Amino acid sequence: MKLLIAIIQDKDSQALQQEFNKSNVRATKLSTTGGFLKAGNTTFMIGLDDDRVDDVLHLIKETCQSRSQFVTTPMSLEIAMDAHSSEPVEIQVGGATVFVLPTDGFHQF
Ligand code: 2BA
Repeated sequence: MKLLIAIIQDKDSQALQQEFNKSNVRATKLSTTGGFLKAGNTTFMIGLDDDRVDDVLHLIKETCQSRSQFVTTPMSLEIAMDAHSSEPVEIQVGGATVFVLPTDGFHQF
């Protein structure tokens, strides 16, 4: 058994939840915050059998889009880069960041 932890953009969370429901994938949705942008994102915890992992990864890949976003350079990065302006910088926020964890047990009481 595996536990997938998938961090995705809020904009894709409803569509992904619908895809999970259609495919009978059980998931728990958490409201999370990205450490870099300090903006809301969504994290799904998905427990599933090993033989379903690839299918669910495919579902996530097909449903979640990468988008570019303009951000003002954080002060810490400006200092690190020796930059002196707060010009907006374009960054690419990925469609999904997914961790696949081995799971020793699954219990429901
Ligand atoms: P954030 O931490 O808010 O990061 C949003 C986007 O900002 C990242 O997109 C990346 O394009 C950029 N970014 C992040 N850290 C950066 C840095 N030190 N320097 C320059 N640019 C940086 P993604 O890489 O697609 O990540 C999307 C979200 O996935 C992240 O939101 C975070 O919540 C999560 N994430 C990404 N990698 C992670 C990891 N290794 N561990 C835990 N969470 C992760």
